[in-house]
Amino acid sequence: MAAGDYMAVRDAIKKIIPQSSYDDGSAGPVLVRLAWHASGTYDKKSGTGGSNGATMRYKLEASDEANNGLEYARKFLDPVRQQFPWISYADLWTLAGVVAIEYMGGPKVDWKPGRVDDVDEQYVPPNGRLPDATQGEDHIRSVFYRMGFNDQEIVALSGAHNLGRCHADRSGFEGPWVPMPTRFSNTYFKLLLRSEWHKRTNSVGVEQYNDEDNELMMLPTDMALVKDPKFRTWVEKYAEDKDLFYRDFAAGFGKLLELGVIRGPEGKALRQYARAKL
Ligand code: HIF
Repeated sequence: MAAGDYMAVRDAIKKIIPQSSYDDGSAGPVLVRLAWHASGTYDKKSGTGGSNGATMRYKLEASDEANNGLEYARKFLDPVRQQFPWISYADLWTLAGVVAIEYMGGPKVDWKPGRVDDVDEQYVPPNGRLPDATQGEDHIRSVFYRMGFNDQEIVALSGAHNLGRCHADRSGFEGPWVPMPTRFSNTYFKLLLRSEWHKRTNSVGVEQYNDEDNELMMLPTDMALVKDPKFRTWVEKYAEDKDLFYRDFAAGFGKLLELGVIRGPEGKALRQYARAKL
């Protein structure tokens, strides 16, 4: 297969998404989470972190508690990497997120190759940059403002919790956000506004919010989006207007995957300079 044939890589990713003995029969949601966690370590001020370098290959980042369970996503992609050894892990992980979103009925997210893996272990971003789901609006803002997002973009991105589920043995939280967790839609926003959410201590002693039947869940950070008036305005808009949500989500996710990615030779110099300051 010719180096640089990203269409072929996309096709190979699509083939590993159905996983009959995993979760809801799909690797899609955990691939989206891998792309986001690979990117979400970015710090705008220092220019460190982000998807470039695929630093989650290193133990320090892989063992950040926030990344529990992402070994599944990385393993699902192993056969694709074997088939296309020329693609960087940094490109593969981000591309897999984009392919999974589209595969599950979501919008087309712009994606450009050019991330490299040549980042030494000593430049891995420190643990603790990813968000903590037990917190509220101030924490969400500090984490996402650090990456360079505004309130509207935070809410648009949050619609990704329409996908997948929480696992007691990974995060301590349990259950899916919506009834069809492998179909991308704006149901998450509708449920946030419409259902009655009850605070409950789950089977492993962690507080979360559940619906009447204990089938669906929300994290404390999800609930902050309806509690905070500025966030709530956007939740209401996206619950009403699916097209607007798809458009804003695609823009937000595309921006997320580009954080800290500087292509070409000057990129390498700048990356080394920024990371040396860590
Ligand atoms: Fe998640 N997220 N996320 N998330 N996330 C989990 C699962 C997924 C946060 C916490 C959690 C985003 C923001 C935040 C996905 C995608 C995105 C889990 C459960 C937790 C605890 C992990 C587990 O137990 O397996 C917090 C605190 C966030 C900041 C508010 C993004 C916007 C919503 C950026 C985003 O894209 C996906 C997909 C999953 C499902 C993974 C799965 O294995 O099914």
